[in-house]
Amino acid sequence: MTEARFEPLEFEPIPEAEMLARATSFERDLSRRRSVRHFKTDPVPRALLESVLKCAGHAPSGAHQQPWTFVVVSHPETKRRIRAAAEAEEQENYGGRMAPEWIDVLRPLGTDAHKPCLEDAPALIVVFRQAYGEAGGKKFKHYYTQESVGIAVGFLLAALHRAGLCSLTHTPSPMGFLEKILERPPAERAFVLIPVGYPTDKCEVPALDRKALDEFCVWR
Ligand code: IYR
Repeated sequence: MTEARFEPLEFEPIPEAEMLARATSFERDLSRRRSVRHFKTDPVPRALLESVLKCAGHAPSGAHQQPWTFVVVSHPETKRRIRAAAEAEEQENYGGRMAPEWIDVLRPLGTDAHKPCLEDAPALIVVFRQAYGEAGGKKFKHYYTQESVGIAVGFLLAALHRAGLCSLTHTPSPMGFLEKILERPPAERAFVLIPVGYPTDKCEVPALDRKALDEFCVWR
């Protein structure tokens, strides 16, 4: 068993005006983050990807187990295989596996079974959730993996945007093919597939509104 070990918190107080300036500036920046489905093929510098992935790795996690693996796919043949498998699943989804109500709520997004972004985007970050850990040949439970990986992905999406990159959270369902194509160990379950890169020059996104604060926040 690992004993508790503590160290002083590194915390620098910030003047209140500066706190507000930072918070509003971050909010203004995030307000411009959009899910992008049309990518240029231009490559993304490896150092940039490493930096945003480190941001994801700073996320809190259940029992600090960090139950995530990020697989960065840039090899064209691997992207081609992922696209083919994802489109095969999406043909089923759009062809009747998704209930009509589901198809209805997707209509404003203009999505269909074609996923060229899976080949065009220079990098696909495939996030895996480690359902359990292994040490000394023994399996041990991981706690709150869905929540932990979801938080890490949130950090990643914000970091990608902050770095000037576009991304899409894509969940071709079911995602088992990603575990096979990327040869992941049995503990790993595909969580989300994130194409990353630069938008095409004529890239359009759906014209959508976001809820105002008073529509999603309650004060007591
Ligand atoms: N996986 C499909 C359908 C889809 C589902 C949701 I929920 C979305 O927010 C968007 C699409 C697809 O990627 O097209």
